[in-house]
Amino acid sequence: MKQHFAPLVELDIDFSSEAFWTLCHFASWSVSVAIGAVCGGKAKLRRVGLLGVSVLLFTGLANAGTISVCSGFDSNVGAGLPASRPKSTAAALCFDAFGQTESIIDFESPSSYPLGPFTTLSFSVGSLGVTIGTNQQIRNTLVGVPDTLYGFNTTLGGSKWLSLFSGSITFTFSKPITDFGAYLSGVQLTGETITFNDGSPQTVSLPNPGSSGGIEFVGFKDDMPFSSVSINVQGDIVGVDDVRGSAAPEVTPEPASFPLVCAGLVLAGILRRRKRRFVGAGPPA
Ligand SMILES: [Ca+2]
Repeated sequence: MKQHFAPLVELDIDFSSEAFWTLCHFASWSVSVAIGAVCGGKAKLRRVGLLGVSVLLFTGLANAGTISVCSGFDSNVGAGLPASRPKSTAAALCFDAFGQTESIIDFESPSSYPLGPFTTLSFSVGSLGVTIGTNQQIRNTLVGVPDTLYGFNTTLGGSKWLSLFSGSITFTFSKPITDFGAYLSGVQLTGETITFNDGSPQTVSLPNPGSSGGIEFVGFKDDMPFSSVSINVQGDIVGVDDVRGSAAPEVTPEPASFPLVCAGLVLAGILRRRKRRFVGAGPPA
């Protein structure tokens, strides 16, 4: 039995880009309502502003995405060919069938993934820039035996993996992604998780193969993008390998146009108010 460690408590606040732009929208509406009130406080203008605030609040509340999970584990199975871990391999194929363009982190390239401990590690894979941290290590030798308890490489023809010595590791991506998956070896405790924020805090549980450990694949797809993912294995020693994720499709940002619409509404209100004043004054004597 491997040694367990006291749990660590970490606070991870992730301001995703979606949440950021929702906040910008809310600020834009607030400014437009305030200007409208200063310029005469017309009831119709106030109603437009309040409607906008209501819609944006609803958007914020409905921000959490729909998540599809592929996971499978093989108890007491150590390093070997993909066929030796059929349930884990099937889960990886399930994930790959999401059909997106994956970038895979296999921890094999010597220049990108130096062996040994690191505080943070930054590299590029496919179209994604990735930073991982904190205070874990890249290994090509076992922490202990049997490997089913301590983790191992899963890359075909490879030898290296990310070794988590209790605690958490966070993957931060240069672009928002919509799916994330990885092989995890040596899991033997209940309560280990993958956490991320797609506008709301989300948790995907890691299945527990049991006291003999083994290998598992856990991956998920979300219809809302997210930019960082944490793997949390408090009290356990776990190998992470063949991590994969897909960049979210490019979208045209809308924040720049939104304040212009608000400004247009305010200007229309001001012009209508001036027109009514002129009509109310009647013809010159
Ligand atoms: Ca590897």
